[in-house]
Amino acid sequence: MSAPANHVSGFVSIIGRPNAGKSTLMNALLGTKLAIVADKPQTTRTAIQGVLTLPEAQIVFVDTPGIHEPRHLLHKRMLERIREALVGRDLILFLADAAVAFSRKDEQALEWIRKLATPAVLVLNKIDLVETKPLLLTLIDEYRRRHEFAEFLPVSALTGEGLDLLRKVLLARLPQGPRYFPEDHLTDLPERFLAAELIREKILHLTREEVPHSVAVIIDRWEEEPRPGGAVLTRILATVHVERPGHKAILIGRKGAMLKQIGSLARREMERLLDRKIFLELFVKVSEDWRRRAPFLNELDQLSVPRTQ
Ligand SMILES: Nc1nc2c(ncn2[C@@H]2O[C@H](COP(=O)(O)OP(=O)(O)OP(=O)(O)O)[C@@H](O)[C@H]2O)c(=O)[nH]1
Ligand SMILES: [Mg+2]
Repeated sequence: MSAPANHVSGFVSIIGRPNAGKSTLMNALLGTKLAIVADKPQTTRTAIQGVLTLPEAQIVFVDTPGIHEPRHLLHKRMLERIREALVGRDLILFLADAAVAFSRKDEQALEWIRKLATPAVLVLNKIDLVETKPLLLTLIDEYRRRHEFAEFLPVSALTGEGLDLLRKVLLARLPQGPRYFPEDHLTDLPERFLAAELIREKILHLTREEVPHSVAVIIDRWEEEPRPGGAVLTRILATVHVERPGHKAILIGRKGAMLKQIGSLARREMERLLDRKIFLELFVKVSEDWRRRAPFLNELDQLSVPRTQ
């Protein structure tokens, strides 16, 4: 693929504790909302590849699940995705929430990069929430004492503050290399997976406590239907699996109102992301303890198997 001389390219993984803003940051850098975002921990459950193509560079980002203590098989698989995302990378962006004081959990999260030869940049996110500079400096000091970071960058993935500098750092630190993907390539994740994620995101936004964690979405049917004038209508049938009957009742809501709201919000966003008309039908099913069952998790994993080029 043609690219100018001095073109740089490389693989950059974004890791950090849950809710630090990893997915928000990747979306901001890509300029597109690709990864789902929510104010609940453990929103991202797998590796999300996002490719940024610039005239002078191509950066393959991988957004990962938050680093946490595993309590069941789903958690273990999430940690496995982080582990894989640390192999063969050019740079790691280690994200931390700058609005929260340094804790033992941050210390433990650092274990993930301690033995890596790959350079890591500490990105202190959410500086829009930090009131005074000394707080930020204290935090930087905590990290500096524990790991040899290549750079320390305060940013706000939400407001965009500091992102220009982050982009410059990325370009400066990546090696010369080719364009790996065509210019318009955004991700290798299948559309079905992206659609299922959007449904889950709307559920995360509309529910609380255990419900968001109890939800998995499987696409049962995906049919492309040609329409007059060359347009395409995609008919999607998806099942929302929950662990408990009580969760099912919450998701359906009074006279089905909740499920209807989830469906219409998800459909609108699918139409924007996939750029076509969507007809979406949702079902809710109780699949007890699916987070602990390998066959169910295998089926879920199938949904995110990368498309071949
Ligand atoms: N104020 C503020 N909020 C932010 C910023 N970046 C992210 N957030 C919010 O933080 C929450 C978590 O963001 P995510 O991007 O989902 O965080 P994550 O690290 O991907 O979380 P997991 O996937 O659960 O590990 C959301 O409510 C975001 O809107 C920021 O720079 N400032
Ligand atoms: Mg995330």
